[in-house]
Amino acid sequence: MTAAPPVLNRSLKPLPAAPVRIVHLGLGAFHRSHQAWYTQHAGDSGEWGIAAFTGRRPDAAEALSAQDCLYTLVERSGGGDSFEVIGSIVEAVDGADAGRLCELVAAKETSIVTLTITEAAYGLAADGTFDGGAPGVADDLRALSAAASGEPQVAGTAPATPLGRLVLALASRRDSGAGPIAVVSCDNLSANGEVARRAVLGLASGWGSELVEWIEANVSFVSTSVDRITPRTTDADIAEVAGQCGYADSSPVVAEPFRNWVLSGDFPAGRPRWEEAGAVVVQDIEPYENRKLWLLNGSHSILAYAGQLRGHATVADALSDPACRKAVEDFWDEAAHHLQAAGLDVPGYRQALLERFGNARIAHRLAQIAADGTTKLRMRAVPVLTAERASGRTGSGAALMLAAWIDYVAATQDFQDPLAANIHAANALEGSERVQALLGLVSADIADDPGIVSLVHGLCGSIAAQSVT
Ligand code: CS2
Repeated sequence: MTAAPPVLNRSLKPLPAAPVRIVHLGLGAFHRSHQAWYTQHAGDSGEWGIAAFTGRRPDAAEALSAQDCLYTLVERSGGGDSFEVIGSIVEAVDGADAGRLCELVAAKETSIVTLTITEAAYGLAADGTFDGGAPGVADDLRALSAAASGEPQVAGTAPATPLGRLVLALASRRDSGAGPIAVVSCDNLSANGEVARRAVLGLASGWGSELVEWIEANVSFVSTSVDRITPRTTDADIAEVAGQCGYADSSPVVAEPFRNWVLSGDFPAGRPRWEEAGAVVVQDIEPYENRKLWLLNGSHSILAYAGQLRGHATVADALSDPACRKAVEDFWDEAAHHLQAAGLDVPGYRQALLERFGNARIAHRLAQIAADGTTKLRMRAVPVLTAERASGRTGSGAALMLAAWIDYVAATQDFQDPLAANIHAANALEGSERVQALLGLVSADIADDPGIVSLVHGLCGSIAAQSVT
């Protein structure tokens, strides 16, 4: 009988634990393959430790803490895997622990709060504005108002959304006098810094105008475009790490070799030298954001909906289906009309995407990408559709992404979406009324345009019907 391998920890892999200067909300695989990797590889990594709070999976904190917050990054290329232990996260905390969050954000040493809380967590209405009535937000506004008036916090009445908790913590920072701080959104939203600012200020209004003013004067909202394909970890990945590395790691993370991080904005209390790890700091982030959100994430959504309707399970499978591949290329042609800024190299970017998506060793599941369609499509399909129509073209490539989603939510009962109840209600309608109601959950503007409703309606059913060649 062979002895069980030792558990990964800092005595086994003696990586120093840097002091906490970054607080992260949304401890998931993507944070661990991306921002934590960049922080580990920054020029001054020894000065920057991350305290990461869980989002949707509170058990992730316990699992990571049990191994001193170390984990293995499995870099999976078409040719094989390589392994690296990441140690930049030094504390992993249950997201519900608002006390610890307040303490850390109020500390002078903390300079940055990064966010990977998912697109849907910013509580955006279909017109992109902050929605005080969004799920969880109204409760948090009440909880923040109670906290501001010094009412004792009763269990179940504390803010429960990540941004509600962040507002509570920013109030602690104001009280501690620790000074300005940067909030860095790493979610796939256009103008994510501005969106985070709007959402945080909207929630802070629950607390009161003094906090709103303090945030306006002291919090810098940085925009970023983030990229690294990171499928969900499987049991086979865990077993592979044990076999190849000789230690037990309950929480490895698998990612493609490619990574990219573009940032724009101020860091009033400093930041790691991420550029030494390859991050790029720019004045105008919009062209980079659009390139990534439309070409990568947009085609991901086409593959997620069209691909599953056509019986595929992963990105690589779907891309090898000529009907899906054509849908992707048609959409890319449309998006390219609106990606004209110098240096974007759209042909090279497209070619690289075909190679990245075609990496069949990365089993990136379409069901994972299909989640939260209403929010994602607002960023991925709508801007290209409206820009194409404003240029006198139909925008049928972008419209097909919407039609595939509409078909998908009819064919699948257990999709995940913050507006799932509204989707089910709309699904009960018929014909173009149904199409219009569903489009309205993505964007009021497109639902109000009869030409778009009829275009999308006409495309419904088309992708699944194409013969498999
Ligand atoms: C994907 C992204 O799940 C999704 O919606 O499109 O997570 C995508 O894999 C990343 O943005 C890649 O950087």
